[in-house]
Amino acid sequence: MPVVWNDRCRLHDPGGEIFVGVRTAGTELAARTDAILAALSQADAHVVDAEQHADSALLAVHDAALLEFLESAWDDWTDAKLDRERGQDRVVPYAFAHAGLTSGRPAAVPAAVWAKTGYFAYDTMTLIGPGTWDAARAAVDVALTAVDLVAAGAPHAYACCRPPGHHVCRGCYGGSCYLNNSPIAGASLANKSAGPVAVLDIDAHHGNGTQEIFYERGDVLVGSVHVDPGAGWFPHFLGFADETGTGAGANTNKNLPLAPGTGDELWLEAVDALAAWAREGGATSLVVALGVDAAAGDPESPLNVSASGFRRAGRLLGALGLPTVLVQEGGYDLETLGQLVREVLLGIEEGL
Ligand code: SP5
Ligand code: ZN
Repeated sequence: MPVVWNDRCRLHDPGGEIFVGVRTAGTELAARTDAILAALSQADAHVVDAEQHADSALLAVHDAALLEFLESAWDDWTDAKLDRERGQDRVVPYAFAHAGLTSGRPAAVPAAVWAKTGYFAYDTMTLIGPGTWDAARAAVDVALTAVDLVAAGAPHAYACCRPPGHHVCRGCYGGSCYLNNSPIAGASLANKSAGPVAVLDIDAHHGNGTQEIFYERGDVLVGSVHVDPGAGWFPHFLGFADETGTGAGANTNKNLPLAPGTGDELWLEAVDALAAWAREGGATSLVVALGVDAAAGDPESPLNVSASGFRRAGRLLGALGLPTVLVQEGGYDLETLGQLVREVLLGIEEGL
């Protein structure tokens, strides 16, 4: 299957993450996509360079204000001399526009960049550096080029996106993500297809941004299997089984949270349940939000899925027989990540 990539995705260097107030090295590195591409080229991947796409596809999913903030955040930060005079070499929030501050009324966007950060970011772990916007924007082009390939008749296409996206909402970003590639692909496919699009997320963390973007839409089915956020895992506030969609989107959202320590059998049952739900919902195309951080050795999640588990998950999703765009999300064990992605792609092709 075609592997879509763009070198600009390497330009993002978050410079670590701030967890419980402490800056640590972080695991969302350019070495991740290097490892994936190396593993796929050993399997004779056909690598396609991403084509540039217009901003209209981003605006289908994100608020213009978020895009404007992200595009200029680094320049605004350095113009305010926060790097030189405050010793902070990345854009990072300090005060947050918590909904309770305004009793649910909308807050105004503040003018100062050091306050804007806490309007648009919802955590301290998602730092912005000089190359962040270019890389995040390139990742969108990667996802949209994969959509083009599938729209032109390829049965499947893999978008090797970095940075990942599934934690980004319409108007706020976090979870090592800046622009939400999977729903951008999903919304684009929805414009081209007669029936509903399914976006199925097998990253170890709940795809909270994707859920919220489509929560009121009836033409996109969003399913996610992930470690139980109630057991202390990011994104903490979302990803519970009772979040099922609302309005026109009632019953078009499905969360399957799993206990820490869950391995192949229960995880694959959940993947199978998501696939069956998409089939019953009449999905005519599929986006797989492909994180491989549910793997046993991954440093960011306590799930215990094996390499053969990922192969079997690919077969279950491939057996849907739908035009499929796979979008890279998380996965942080540099030793195994490439092989795990390869297992999923092989499984998808076998499933047909
Ligand atoms: C796309 C994706 O997989 N995002 C996951 C973001 C979850 N990050 C949570 C980090 C919480 C603290 N990490 C402690 C460092 C352990 N190595
Ligand atoms: Zn994840």
